[in-house]
Amino acid sequence: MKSKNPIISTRYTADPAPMVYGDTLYLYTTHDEDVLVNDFYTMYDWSCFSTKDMVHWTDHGTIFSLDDIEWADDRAWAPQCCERNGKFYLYCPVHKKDGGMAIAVGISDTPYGPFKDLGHPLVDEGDWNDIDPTVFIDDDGQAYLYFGNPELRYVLLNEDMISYDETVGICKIPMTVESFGKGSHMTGTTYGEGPWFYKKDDLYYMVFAAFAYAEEGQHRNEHLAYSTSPNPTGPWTYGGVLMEEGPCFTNHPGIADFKGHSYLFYHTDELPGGSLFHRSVCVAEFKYNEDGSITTVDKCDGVEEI
Ligand code: FUB
Repeated sequence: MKSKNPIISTRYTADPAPMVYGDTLYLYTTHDEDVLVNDFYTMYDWSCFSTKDMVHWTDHGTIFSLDDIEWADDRAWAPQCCERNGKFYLYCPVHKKDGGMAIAVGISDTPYGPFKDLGHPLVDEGDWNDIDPTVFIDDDGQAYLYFGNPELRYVLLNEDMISYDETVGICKIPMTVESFGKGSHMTGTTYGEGPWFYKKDDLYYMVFAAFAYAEEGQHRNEHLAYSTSPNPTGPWTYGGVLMEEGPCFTNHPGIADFKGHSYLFYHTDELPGGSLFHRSVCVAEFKYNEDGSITTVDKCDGVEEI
């Protein structure tokens, strides 16, 4: 049996973030409301879905929302969840009541919530860069939280996962063409947003939403690209295009190995009524090349049951 993309057809979902826990793959997503406010992203809550075979999905509904975060008022954007010592941490970009974006943390005893807000932002630089957190715990126990648009930044999370090493502070990755390719985003590289950080076979990967190089006045939609590094904090080397630019303005990567298969989650606008503000989450299977590089992955109709 084969799954059918988009994975979720009952509501608009975007910004997929998979997490494998036990024999189950949990998929966290944002939620594009049907009715737009001010003709812009209208997003108030986060959803969770799970599967054991990549074909049959359980909808766990809304597992965290702006209503749960007293200090936030808008933009429930791209999250990622991570387990540590039996607790689950959902890192979420939100718009603060007093302006600007910041990263919130929801905490739960189960992967499907409900999540309870930490009570204050984890990362709050008072600007618009603090979006799209991605979290990874390395083999030595150090947890990293990368984030950012247009700049890629990171903090070293403490063991508690709800604070970071303030002596190191917020570190800025040099936004160079060698690291992220020549592109048309604000740093002059392709790096746009939506980083996804992980390690495979001792190589660190940074997958991200990217803007290709554009001539003056030329419009580009996001494609997916990746960089690699022998170290968790770089230097990063640009690896190439992971998924070609599509008709939807944004795309957003989420990568997981599950039961011996490698999956790239992404989003498109292909559900009926779809648009740049009405997106839908999809998945494709891919394989790594022997040297760790990844050949461009095609958007597809679905994946095989496992
Ligand atoms: O979905 C809202 C924002 O658009 C996300 O945070 C970005 O990654 C882009 O998908």
